[in-house]
Amino acid sequence: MKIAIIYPEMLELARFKNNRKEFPPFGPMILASILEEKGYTVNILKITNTKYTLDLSNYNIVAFSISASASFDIFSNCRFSSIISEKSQLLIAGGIHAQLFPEQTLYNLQLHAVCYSEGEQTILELVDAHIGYRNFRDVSSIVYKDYNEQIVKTLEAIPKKINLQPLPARHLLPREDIFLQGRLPDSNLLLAHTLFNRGCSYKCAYCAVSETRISYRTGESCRRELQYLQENDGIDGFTIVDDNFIINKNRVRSICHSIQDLGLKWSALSRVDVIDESILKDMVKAGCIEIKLGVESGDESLLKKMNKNTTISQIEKALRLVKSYNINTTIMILHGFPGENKHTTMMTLKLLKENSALIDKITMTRFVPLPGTNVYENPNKYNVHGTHAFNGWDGKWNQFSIHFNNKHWWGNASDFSEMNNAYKTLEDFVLTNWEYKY
Ligand code: B12
Ligand code: SF4
Repeated sequence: MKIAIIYPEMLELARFKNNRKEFPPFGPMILASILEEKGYTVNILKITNTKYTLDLSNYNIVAFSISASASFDIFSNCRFSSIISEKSQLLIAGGIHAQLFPEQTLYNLQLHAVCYSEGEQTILELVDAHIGYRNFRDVSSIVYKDYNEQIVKTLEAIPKKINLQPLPARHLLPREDIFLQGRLPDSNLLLAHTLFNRGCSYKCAYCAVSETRISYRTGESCRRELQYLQENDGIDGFTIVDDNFIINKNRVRSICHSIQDLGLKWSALSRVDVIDESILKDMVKAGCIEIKLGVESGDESLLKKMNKNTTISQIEKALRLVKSYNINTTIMILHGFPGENKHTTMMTLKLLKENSALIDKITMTRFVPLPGTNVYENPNKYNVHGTHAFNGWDGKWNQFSIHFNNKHWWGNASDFSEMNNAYKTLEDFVLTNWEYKY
């Protein structure tokens, strides 16, 4: 049994946009390790915006991992230009976009089944179905078309503990895609990316993982992976991919205590309102040298609209605390959320000016109503238009990228123009005062 798992590497869509490698694809690497553990042969194949035609004729199963909606179009190009045999091969998909739009994915990519949830159990059951050991109706968490062309949705799998999973199959990707240098502040440490927890309980309206089920790994499980990477691959540090590392402080403490003797340096993302002395102490002891803080805006009324529900005083307090522990601080700004205008942008500028000594780096993101977010699902509330729920939808999924900034997503033309001009002012200020270090 030979299985291809396909993922998109879209360097032009990576967060820093300058064609640099970003995080490796954890979904495919985790599914591959589970399949390999059962003795199946797996290849993880990369497609890009210009290289998407593959010879897939040697595989029994072709699995598309559609990580973001922005990559849907390139999967479509791959599906219809590659060498595939629909009759003998099982064609399946999963990933965030597939979870949000399973039926659209099934139809538009002409697949046999689409997984609408986490895929650990489903992928093995789909292999069983291909071998003939079970029917699609007995496969968890999928949609498929029955003999009458009716869509069937099967029951969702009961999620398993992510602790017990085998390590992500990093060995299936080129080493240079996995182990990177020059990504941790002020150093040339060799690092790997790690995924410690999944999901988030907060409700930020612009985020597609808001209010999703959280799965935690124990300190012991994180340590096992890091020790393996240190001993076998010589890493000096790691970056935690989790969207929000500090959700449960006891869990964070347990990870910190378990790994502190390894001497690795690391970086993680957090909200500002959970930062306190005691958690910082533990993190620093365990090797944390960088925190990326989701600040988003300097305007409290906009933070409220975003459902971020943080305050300027919490932001400033977090910045001061992090600096007092000598941790490098990157802040993340989201510009252009519905309601952003000249005034709100000036408030952000003021915040940056007043705290510039506490900020080492800034990453700026421009608002796009990403599928799966509260904004996307409530367009009237946010005065948003142009998404696929509206007449005149142009079918171009690639616009759901933070780098697609020509579209007027909310309000009227004058709101759009004010927001764009304000962005320019903010961007000029940031580029003049902060250097992109890495
Ligand atoms: C790491 C990451 C990245 C990395 C790497 C992406 C990659 N190749 O995996 C980088 C930085 C490059 C990146 C880029 C982008 N990302 Co990103 N990224 C993430 C992040 C933080 C983690 C993804 C991850 O590893 N998850 C953990 C793994 C285990 O989950 P998974 O991939 O979903 O896989 C599971 C299931 O989906 C399923 N599954 C997956 N594939 C398959 C296939 C089959 C056959 C089956 C059965 C099951 C299955 O099984 C897996 C195990 O349970 C997520 C947020 C999140 N928490 O998901 C955002 C997220 C996916 N990204 C997002 C976005 C918007 C982007 C960009 C478009 C950013 C931009 N430029 O605007 C680009 C698109 C790039 C691309 N390649 O598609 C959004 C997507 C929202 C949406 N509806 O589109 C998310 C949800 C962030 C958010 N908070 O809103 N991203
Ligand atoms: S932005 Fe961060 S805190 Fe907010 S819901 Fe998303 S992951 Fe959670």
